Amino acid sequence: MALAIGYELPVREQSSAPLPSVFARALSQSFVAFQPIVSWADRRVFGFEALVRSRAGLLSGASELVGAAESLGSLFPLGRAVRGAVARAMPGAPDGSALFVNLHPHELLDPDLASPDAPLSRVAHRVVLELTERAAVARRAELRERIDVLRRLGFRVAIDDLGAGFSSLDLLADLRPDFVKLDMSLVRRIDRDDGRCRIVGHLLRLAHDLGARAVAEGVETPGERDALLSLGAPLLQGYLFGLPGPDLSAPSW
Ligand code: G
Ligand code: MN
Repeated sequence: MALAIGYELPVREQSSAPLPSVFARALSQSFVAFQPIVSWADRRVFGFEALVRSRAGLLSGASELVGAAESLGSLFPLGRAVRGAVARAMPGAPDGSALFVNLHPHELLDPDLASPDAPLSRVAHRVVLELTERAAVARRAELRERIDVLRRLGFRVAIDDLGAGFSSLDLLADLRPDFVKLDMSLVRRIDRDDGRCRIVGHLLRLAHDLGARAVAEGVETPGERDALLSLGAPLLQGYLFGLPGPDLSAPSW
């Protein structure tokens, strides 16, 4: 989820240890949690989003880990740890399900990502790489080129957080992703908000017209779920269906 205007940044946990050693510790205790993405119409698990976490007390959440990795220039080791963990978990995933993996744009420069021998590349056809524009490190042409290489390896691509400000419509035009993920700020209270309802309706048609499948994120209530279903949203994710957890198992319907 992206930060909306007016949202207060959480106060960073303080530590007297230098950031590199705090980060190294957090990385060594990192793991991946999985949150189900469901096709509600047929009560089926479509896939899971992999979300990095750490058992270390400091830098335990994804945004803290990624923030520290950004400032230390350590995005490659963090991304490799996540991709390795996802590859190891893949054999336990339900047949045919996809695993969605968040990618920081800078990771597109990591040769390991596009290496056919990397653990995740071997299961690329089961993986959807989620992208935002949070940090524009690569020029657009370069970004497209690198994504084309990944697609040739079999990876599919999603634009994450659409509607949150970080993911713009021109990225949608340029990348022609396989999936778009509608940000939870558009989903929240959609059952009681005509404006959100219309915007999401149009975004679903736009995604469909461009050949992308939409995933609505952050669904928390049956009311939000039912409003999304009546708008024709095929794939849903959120606390209503499952919290991020250690298991790749179906939610109880
Ligand atoms: O930016 P991205 O969409 O990848 O972020 C996913 C984040 O949203 C994760 O940290 C996850 O824990 C959180 N999340 C997942 N489902 C819900 C939900 O239903 N409500 C809220 N508030 N957060 C959620
Ligand atoms: Mn995501």
